[in-house]
Amino acid sequence: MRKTPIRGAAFVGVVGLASLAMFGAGAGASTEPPGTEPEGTEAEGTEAEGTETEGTAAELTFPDDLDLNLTFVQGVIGDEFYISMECGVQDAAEEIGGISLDVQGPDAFDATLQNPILDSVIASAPDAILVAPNDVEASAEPLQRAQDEGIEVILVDTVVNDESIGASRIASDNFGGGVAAADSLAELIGGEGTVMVVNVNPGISTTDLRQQGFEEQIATYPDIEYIGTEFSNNEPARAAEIVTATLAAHPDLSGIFATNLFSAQGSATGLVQAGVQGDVQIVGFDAGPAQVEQLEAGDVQALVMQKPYDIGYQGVQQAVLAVLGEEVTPEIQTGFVVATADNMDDPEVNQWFYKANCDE
Ligand code: T6T
Repeated sequence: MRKTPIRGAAFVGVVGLASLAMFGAGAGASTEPPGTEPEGTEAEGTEAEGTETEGTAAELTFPDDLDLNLTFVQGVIGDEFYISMECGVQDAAEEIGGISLDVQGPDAFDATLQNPILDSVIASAPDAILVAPNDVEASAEPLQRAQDEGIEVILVDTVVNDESIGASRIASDNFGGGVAAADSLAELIGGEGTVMVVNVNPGISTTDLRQQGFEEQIATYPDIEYIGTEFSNNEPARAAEIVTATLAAHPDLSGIFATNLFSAQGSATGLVQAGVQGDVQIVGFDAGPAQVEQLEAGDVQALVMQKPYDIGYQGVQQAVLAVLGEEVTPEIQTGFVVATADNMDDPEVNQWFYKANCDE
């Protein structure tokens, strides 16, 4: 029998903003790495029901004689979020042993590109598919078909609306992340001003939830005007254009919440192009290498970092359990860490920066 640990899955809030108190409330357990708490922060929260969290770490036991095929279908290739997830997938597969792993993904975050990949993966009849579906509706049919054909489907990061799909769903608390982003941005702009969201595309479960969380929370600030959301199509250049055009129409723009890696990276570039970096505050989701550079340069003020490695690692564990007919955990929520210029040199924080390849 082989054992692999269930990795931590709690909110870990480390941010130089007093709003951290809100971060994770009602959404996930909060823990703080010892000795890393900047002044004026706290991270108490309540644990979400039915989720694995830090503190419940346990070891799973797997047979020595496994022989199974697992395919990981990324949301999009070349995205350091999914690359980091792949590192977790690879490590778990290696540690459990007896798993033949295949990794694929579309060139863009687009169900019309991802579905044909799913079709060919299904035709190859793996024992399990780990997948970040591109669209809450359009991705459902092939995944339902996979399940009907006896393939175990584990949803990692994004989900589909049909709750019968996915033996296990493993993701960040995306709504809670949007709430936290709203509080952070509100604090950065001193509780007043004009803010916008730069999102990816409608129909992506994760980023839809981040937008919703942000919208609900920002509405609680009476002196902040929310002028709405624009969609980048996951293209940094489009995000930059959105920002420069918005600045032309709203020269008083004071803050931006950008809901994922490419939207955030492009939004920050847009501010630099307009020469207002540091004047307009940005809270971005994710922490790819270029985003980390922007944080260091002061072009971005806070990054809500997810734990893609953990999502991938636990995804493999759940996939194997499902294939073996063992009890799976239907929903697992992984945590966040918020990086700022003040805490980014702390190893408890920068260990969560995303990887451009697994050898780093
Ligand atoms: O933010 C992640 C992921 O969680 C989301 O579903 C899609 O965008 C990313 O991959 C970042 O680019």
